[in-house]
Amino acid sequence: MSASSSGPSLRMPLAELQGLLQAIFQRHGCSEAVAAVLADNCASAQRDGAHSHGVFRMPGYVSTLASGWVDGRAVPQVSDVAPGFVRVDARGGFAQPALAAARALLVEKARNAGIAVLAIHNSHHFAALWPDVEPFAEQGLVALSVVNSMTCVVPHGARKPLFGTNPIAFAAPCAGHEPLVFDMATSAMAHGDVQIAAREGQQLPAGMGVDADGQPTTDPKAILEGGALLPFGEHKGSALSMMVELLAAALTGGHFSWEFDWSGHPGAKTPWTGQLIIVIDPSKAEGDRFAQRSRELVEQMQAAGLSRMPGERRYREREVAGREGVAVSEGELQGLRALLG
Ligand code: NDP
Ligand code: PYC
Repeated sequence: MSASSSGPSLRMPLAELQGLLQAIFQRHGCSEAVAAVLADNCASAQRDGAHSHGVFRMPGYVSTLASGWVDGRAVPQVSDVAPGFVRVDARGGFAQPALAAARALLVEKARNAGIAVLAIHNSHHFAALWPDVEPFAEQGLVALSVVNSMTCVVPHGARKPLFGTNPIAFAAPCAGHEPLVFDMATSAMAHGDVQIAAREGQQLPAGMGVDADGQPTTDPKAILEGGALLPFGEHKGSALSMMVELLAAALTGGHFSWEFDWSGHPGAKTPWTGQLIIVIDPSKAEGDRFAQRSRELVEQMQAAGLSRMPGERRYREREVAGREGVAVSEGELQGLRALLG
C-alpha cells in the first residue's frame, strides 16, 4: 500500500477517511476510544502527505492486532507523580491513547509550573511523532517528544544494530504562522521509507544503510533482510539516538529498542517501548513575546535565503487536502476496504 505504486490518486474528505480507518481498527479488536485516536492520527498523516506513517501503516496495525502483540482495548493508567511530572502506563496498548488520557493534566501542570514532563511506558508507537507535539504549540506551548522503536540502526562506530530509528519531534508557536514543527528519525532514513522504496523497486541514496555483512548498500531489501540502517550525521545522529533511548526508555520505564522479543507473535510490527514528552509554557520566561520572537527567527531565516521551513511541506499538503480532499490511491482504498473484511 505504498503512496505511488497503487494506481491513480483519488481525493476523499478527511472525515470519511477517518471513519473508514476507525471502522478497520474496531473490526480488528480496538475499543471505540482507541480506534478513534488512531484513526485520527493515521488520517492526519495521510492528509499531510506523511506517507511513511499514513494509510501505508494500516496492514501493519492490523497484523499486529491479529498477532495479540498489542492490546487495542487497553485503558491507560495515568499517575500524577509530582508537580511537573505525569506517568502513564499504557498497559500494553498504543501510546497515542495514553497521551490523550494525560493531555489535560500535562497542560495544566505546564501552565502552573512552567514545565511538565509526560513519561509513557508499556506502550506501542507506530506513527509519525509530529501529531503528538503540534497541538501543544497551537495552545501557545513549546513541546519536545522522543520515542524509541525497534533495533535496526547500527550506532556510529559499532558492528551490529542496536538502536531504533528513534525520532525527535519539536513544536513551537509562531506569531501569524502555523506552529514551527520538525519531526525526524535519528536514522538516516525512517524504516517506513525503506519499506516503501523496497516495494517500489527503488534504490536508496548512498549512506543510508548496510547489508547483512555490514557492507554499505543502496538496496532497501538488503537493509530490511538482515542489514541495518545507519544514524544520520554519523556520531552526531548516533548521540541523539542514544539520548532518545535514555529518555524514551530508561527514564520512562519502557523497553530499550532491543529489549522486547516479538518472535512469538508473527505479524507483530509495533515497537513495545516508551515515549517522553516535555511541555514548556514560554509565557513564564518572556511573557507573550515568545511567539513574536519565533516569528522574527523565521523572517531572518527567510531573509538569509531559506525557501522552505520544516513542517511547511505538510502544511501545504494539508491546505490542498482541505480544499480538495485527502489523496488516497485507488490501490490504497481497495486495500483499506479489504481490511474491513
Ligand atoms: P524527513 O527526513 O522526511 O523530515 C524530517 C524533518 O525535516 C521534517 O520536519 C521535514 O518537514 C523537514 N524537512 C525535510 N526536508 C526539508 C528541507 N529540504 N528543508 C527544511 N526542512 C525539511 O523525516 P524522517 O524520514 O526522518 O521521518 C519520517 C517520519 O517517520 C516522522 O514523522 C517520524 O516521526 C516517523 N518515525 C516514527 C518512528 C516511530 O517509532 N514511531 C520511528 C522513526 C520515524 P516536512 O514534514 O514539512 O517535510
Ligand atoms: O518508520 O522507522 C520507522 C518506524 C518505526 C516504528 C514506526 N515507524
